[in-house]
Amino acid sequence: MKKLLIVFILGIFFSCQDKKDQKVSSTSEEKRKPNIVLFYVDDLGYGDVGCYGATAVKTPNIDKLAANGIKFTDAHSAAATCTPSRYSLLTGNYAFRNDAKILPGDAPLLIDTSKITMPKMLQNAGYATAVVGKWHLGLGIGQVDWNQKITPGANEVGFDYSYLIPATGDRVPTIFVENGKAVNLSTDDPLTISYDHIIGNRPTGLQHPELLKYKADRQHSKTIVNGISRIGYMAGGKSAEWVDEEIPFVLTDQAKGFINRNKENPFFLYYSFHDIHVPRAPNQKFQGKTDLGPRGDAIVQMDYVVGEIVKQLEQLSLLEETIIIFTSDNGPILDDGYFDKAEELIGDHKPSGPFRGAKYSIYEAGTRMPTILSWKANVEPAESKALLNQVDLYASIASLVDQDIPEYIIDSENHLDAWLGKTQKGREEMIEEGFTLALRDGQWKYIQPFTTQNKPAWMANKNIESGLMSKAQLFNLENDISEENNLAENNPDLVEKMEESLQMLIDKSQDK
Ligand code: NG6
Ligand code: CA
Repeated sequence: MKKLLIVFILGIFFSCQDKKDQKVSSTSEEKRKPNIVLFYVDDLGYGDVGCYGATAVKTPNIDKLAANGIKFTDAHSAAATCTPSRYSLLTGNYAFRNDAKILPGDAPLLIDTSKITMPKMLQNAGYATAVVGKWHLGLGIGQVDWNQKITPGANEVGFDYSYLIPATGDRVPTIFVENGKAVNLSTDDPLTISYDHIIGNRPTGLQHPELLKYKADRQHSKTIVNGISRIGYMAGGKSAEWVDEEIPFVLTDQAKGFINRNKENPFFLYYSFHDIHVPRAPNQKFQGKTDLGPRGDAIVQMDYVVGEIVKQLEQLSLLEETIIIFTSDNGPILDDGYFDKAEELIGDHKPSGPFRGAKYSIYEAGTRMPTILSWKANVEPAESKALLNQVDLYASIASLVDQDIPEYIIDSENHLDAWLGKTQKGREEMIEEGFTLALRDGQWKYIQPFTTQNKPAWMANKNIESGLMSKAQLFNLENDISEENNLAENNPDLVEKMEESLQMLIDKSQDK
């Protein structure tokens, strides 16, 4: 009997060893806290999903979430690019305060590990937390050695479990990192990367375009992995390379594993898609599902993944008690470096919906995201025009789970009632961030004149409406949703007032 008991205890010990994210026990009070699943899509535009008007691509699973939840029409990512948006989402502060810009694949961790992030706050509230998918917030300190334990990273930022695409699919290293360890990396073939000079003997896109699935611009024409050239050079690490077409399945398996391990206690899953960022290489299962080429097919693939996770929640009888938030990190882009025919095949499809601009843009399409919240047990289906920002999820969720937020979090506002559809009143004022800043005040939008040094050189020859102008811009979104009539010249007083308000928000200090 004693022996049996020892075997049993050892069994439990070892089964918990591989993934250290299981919360051992939970009180009945903790049990009542809803699970939170955040589907965070990459570069998905307002007009890219069915329930927001798309017809050239079908997204039944996302549409179903909207039909059962709140569909927001004025909810924003914190910025028009990835790293800044994700920084704000997790820290509760605007990214410009930390000068957060798009990171290369070898950047050190951007988030201060001594601070309480949203996932840490949720850990304090008794949640098991996981991030699966794109990270793009840097890893390690200084230059990362991918062959050693990679730390600090997502785990030190507050995730019990992490399975990461370190930066983006278009940047080396093209490997997964699980809890700070490169997956399937062999010690016989160490991995190194470089962002400034050629290393290793893999062919590059520039030298060997004949090896490519599709060609790319100069920036994306470095090391070829899986028939796709990338930004940066990579040597070694052959056994750890991912296969782009398999990424959604690999990530979904990891996400499902985490949910399964935590079905008995509250969990927070940050499912951070690689789709529909470039390089778009949807699985064969989805190729040709739309007439839009790989970009459209990647949307269908992403929708399928949403359906898979929802199905699992349903099978585990967790759907009623799970808050599902679906949104994107920045606006849409057709040509972001790879010639995958996204522009040629676009037809009548409008990735930005009715809005002006795109990814990188300070106009609305840069940050106004398709955003849905469903919580079957507690939220009545509705459409909401509340002005909201992803930076607010931190304070809003903290209020839901009865956690205080630290005083160094100065931008996140508690709008829980708006997120849950109890009111249509969200923010009064909000900063929008592109390569310049804008202020939303109700229906008014003021865009700061910009100084050229903030615009990256590579944007010069791209067909992107960044919205950067040397003079002030002012729009009344109530009757000019597509920001066509610049009213700044005729409303100097309002421009001055909004510039002052924006400046006050910018100057708000974190050192309290
Ligand atoms: C840009 C890349 C673009 C994309 C973006 C990051 C060039 C010319 N362009 O620098 O392809 O990778 O960074 O996208 O290198 S994001 O969604 O992660 O912000
Ligand atoms: Ca993005």
